[in-house]
Amino acid sequence: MSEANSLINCPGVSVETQSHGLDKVVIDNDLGRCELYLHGAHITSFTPKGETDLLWLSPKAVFCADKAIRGGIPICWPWFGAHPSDSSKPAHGFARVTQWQLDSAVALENGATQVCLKLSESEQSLSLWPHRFELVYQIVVGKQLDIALTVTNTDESAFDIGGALHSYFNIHDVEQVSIKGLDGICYRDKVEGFAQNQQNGDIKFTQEVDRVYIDTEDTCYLQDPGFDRTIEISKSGSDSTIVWNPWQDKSQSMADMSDDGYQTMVCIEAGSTGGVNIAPGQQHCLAQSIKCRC
Ligand code: TA6
Repeated sequence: MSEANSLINCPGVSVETQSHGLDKVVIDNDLGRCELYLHGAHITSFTPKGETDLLWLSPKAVFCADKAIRGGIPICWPWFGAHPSDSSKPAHGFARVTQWQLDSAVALENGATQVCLKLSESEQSLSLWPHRFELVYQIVVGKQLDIALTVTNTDESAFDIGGALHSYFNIHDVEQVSIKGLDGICYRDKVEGFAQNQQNGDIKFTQEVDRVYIDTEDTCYLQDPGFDRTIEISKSGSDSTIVWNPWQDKSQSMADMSDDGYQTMVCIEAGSTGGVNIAPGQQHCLAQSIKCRC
């Protein structure tokens, strides 16, 4: 049992320290089940009752305090990708490799469960990013998963943030799935040196895809005939959608992914890549909802 367990008293919610030393929160109700780690506030599983997990977790994921977990929903914050001016700083920011605090857990009237985690500045975060902030991550587990990351500027001057809810989806076969919802949207293609291009029709996968679709708040539909389901991914407070599949060579080069790992995952991320300026006392909320149409 973890110390955090004594802080919560909500049916269906428990916290246990795993053998690798990280604290796992399990939320289980009549509508769905979710697992997450206080390390990174990292959700690793979401299964609506009667379904197969909607999220993908690498069988080779590493669970330790200084590494991000491969799969689930890493929180990229306060920047997305490489740090804009200092590549020695952690890729995708520090939130996904920092221990968060479990703040509350409540059973809602509709049968869902709401859990909140918090993070604020520390000596370590200030050495990487010199601003005072409060982050609240609200997770509602029901038939669908609703996640909302709200930052408050608790400092005396404005700051810019970026980031993403970097969701990895569990699919039957990458060569059979397609993503609907981004037709006509412009994207920057990381595989092509960030060249700008425009999406024509649904997205299909036959090679590495690493794209930031810009100026879009649209809902995406991940159509998966192998699992006979479509996952609906909607969002708010997000100016971009990132779509990523590393394909074979990159999978082989990643120690925490199996060689064929790319075949059963695809990332569809709610991004905030254009940068958001937040004045003292102001807030910004980046949110994503994940729902199965089975
Ligand atoms: O969101 C896509 C991306 O930025 C890719 O470029 C790829 O590197 C991926 O994230 C994973 O990044 P990570 O730091 O978790 O290895």
